[in-house]
Amino acid sequence: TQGFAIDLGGTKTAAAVVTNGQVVARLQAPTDGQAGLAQQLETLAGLLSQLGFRRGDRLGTAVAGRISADGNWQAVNAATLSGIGAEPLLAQLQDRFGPDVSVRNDAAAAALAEARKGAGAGSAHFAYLTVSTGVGGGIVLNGRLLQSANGLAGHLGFMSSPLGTARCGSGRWGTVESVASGRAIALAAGTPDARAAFADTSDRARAAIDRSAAAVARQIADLTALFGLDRVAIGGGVGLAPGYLLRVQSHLTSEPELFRVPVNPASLGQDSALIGALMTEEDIS
Ligand code: ADP
Ligand code: BMX
Repeated sequence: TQGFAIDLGGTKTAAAVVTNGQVVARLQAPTDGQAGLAQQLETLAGLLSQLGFRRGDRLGTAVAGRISADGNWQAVNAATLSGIGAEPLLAQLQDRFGPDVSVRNDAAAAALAEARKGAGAGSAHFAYLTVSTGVGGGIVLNGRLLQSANGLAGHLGFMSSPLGTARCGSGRWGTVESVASGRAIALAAGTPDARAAFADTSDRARAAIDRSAAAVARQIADLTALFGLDRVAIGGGVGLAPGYLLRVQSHLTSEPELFRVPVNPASLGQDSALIGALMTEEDIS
């Protein structure tokens, strides 16, 4: 089976051809964080046509922000996608690309893919965390993705962190996202982005990355208490950056053994949200 997939994150928008659950062609463009729905759709259409998409082809779409049960799209962190208020994403996609279109949150899509055929395969109580522009997540319990009608369930970045000191673009204070995200690392490190912080050997940059890893480790222990997790996978540009996972694992060793759940890298890497965008709930069990 073949389909097309989109992964629209806070920094980059990827499009792919997915054949039998594998990415066989992939294109990427920077995400315009200020763009409204119409402009985002233009970017998607451009990428898809370069990949050979034709109206009516199967299209799975994964986006940062929450997707409510009626297919509406809204940023939770308004600083990341400031042009996305409450947009009829599903309806507009169907209008433009045909009836065989689905939408879900990017981290939820990645969680589904990792649970089914990645780092979470065989796990009964699994959490996926992306540390990228923001911090996103997905909880998969006995093969089922935890979901809510308002699309907020699994938004782990908006839980409080004991390390939090700042306001988040969601309006909440001291969120995990405000401490641990790529954006937060760059702000604390004084670098243009998180990638530059990883390339910077200054104490300030190291401290910013370590604080992010410490916040993620604390959150993983919290989630383990809540869901009885047996496994966690970490993805995203920061989550998969060299040395980051080791920092998280190292911070987790200061937790009591009961809370030290195994934490692995997302094994589908950059492709997890693209692959999960095309999965159905039934694919997983
Ligand atoms: P998106 O958030 O759009 O899904 P990414 O998963 O690539 O995109 O996450 C973007 C964040 O990850 C940015 O903060 C970026 O600086 C950071 N990043 C991307 N690649 C790397 C890398 N190789 N090393 C460190 N940080 C990275
Ligand atoms: C934020 C939130 C989530 C998203 C997560 C990871 C917005 C715009 N985004 O917590 O919906 O899943 O970031 O997204 O509210 P990414 O941009 O880091 O890939």
